[in-house]
Amino acid sequence: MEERPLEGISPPGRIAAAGEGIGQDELALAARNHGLPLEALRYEVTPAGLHYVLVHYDIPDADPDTWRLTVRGCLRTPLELGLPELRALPAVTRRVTMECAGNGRARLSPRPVSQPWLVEAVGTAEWTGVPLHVVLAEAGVAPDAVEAVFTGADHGVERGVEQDYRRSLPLPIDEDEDVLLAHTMNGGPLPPQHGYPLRLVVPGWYGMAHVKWLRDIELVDTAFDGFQQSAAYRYKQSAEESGEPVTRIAPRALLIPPGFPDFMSRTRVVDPGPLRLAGRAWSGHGAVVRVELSTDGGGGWADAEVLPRGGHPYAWQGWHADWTAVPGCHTLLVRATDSSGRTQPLRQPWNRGGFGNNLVQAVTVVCR
Ligand SMILES: Nc1nc2c(c(=O)[nH]1)N[C@H]1C(S)=C(S)[C@@H](COP(=O)(O)O)O[C@H]1N2
Ligand SMILES: [Mo]
Repeated sequence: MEERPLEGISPPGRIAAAGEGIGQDELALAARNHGLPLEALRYEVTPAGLHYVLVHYDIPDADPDTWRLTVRGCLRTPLELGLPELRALPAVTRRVTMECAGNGRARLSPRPVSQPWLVEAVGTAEWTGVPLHVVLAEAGVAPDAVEAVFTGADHGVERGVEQDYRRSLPLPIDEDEDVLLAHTMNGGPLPPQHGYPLRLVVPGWYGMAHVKWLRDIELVDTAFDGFQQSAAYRYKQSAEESGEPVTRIAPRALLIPPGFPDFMSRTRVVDPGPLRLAGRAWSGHGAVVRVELSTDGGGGWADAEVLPRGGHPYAWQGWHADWTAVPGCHTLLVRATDSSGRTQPLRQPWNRGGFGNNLVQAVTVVCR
């Protein structure tokens, strides 16, 4: 369906007042949309149930027997593919780190009122599916097509606009970008919350591009200006400006929490002595080439050892560093830099949607 106004029930975008706590509406989102428990950073491939989840509306009811992917618009041969046909096409598997563009939003001040992520909206899965370029080649993209628009089966209202979840990507989409129509996650069918039975996977891009419950691909000859493209997911300072689109993932490193946690504060407790600190780091702009660690709140920094990407160019990389803990309270900071020269800020620039935050992580550790 076309997007249309639905007024009266759907609050506008809002910035929290100075000192305003997380409200019931944000709590309701946070309870639906879970993050990666940070200790699960220990797994190179995130078990599906521990991968972060973000669902704007409801998880739709999907019947595998009647599911169809339609491919239409500016092309030679419109297609309609059922799941058996999609599964019969040659598939590839790619290990992909996915991160929500809103990760880190709750640490902004003032805070954009939305899903209040701290740092945990990330996960890495092995996605298996049909390369998008294979399906597009079969359909025969017309020369006047400029974008592909991907529509999910979920439906809702957001800031007064009733809509299907819909996002576009610019054409051409080359084979080497490894965009997938994924029907399998970590070797099994997609779990309902991750897009069963079919989702788009766009390696290197923030989560919003990876359209779940994918039911339609339309090739269009003018740039798509739907809600999720032109109203949401823009870097902007004010509600009025159009801003810049959110696309690829900025670099970030996270620490596997050392020792054991306090239940409420999540402060870590460790014993004195030598300790190996380890974690993961990733970027959608190239390989992570450097991870630095500060054990004194940013006074001094030392290089950690960063493991190479190996055969997985879209997945996070492991890193580790040795530290000798001495009694007292310590603030550990980690900072990633990628091959494009992008790095993580010590003070986060602000934007109205709270997108693309990659402020360095600070972990409080008490050595007893
Ligand atoms: N159809 C549809 N696709 C969607 C969404 C959605 O709400 N509906 N959320 C997007 C957002 S904002 C993110 S961060 C990722 C989350 O994917 P995951 O839940 O599998 O981690 O899915 C994206 N794809
Ligand atoms: Mo997201």
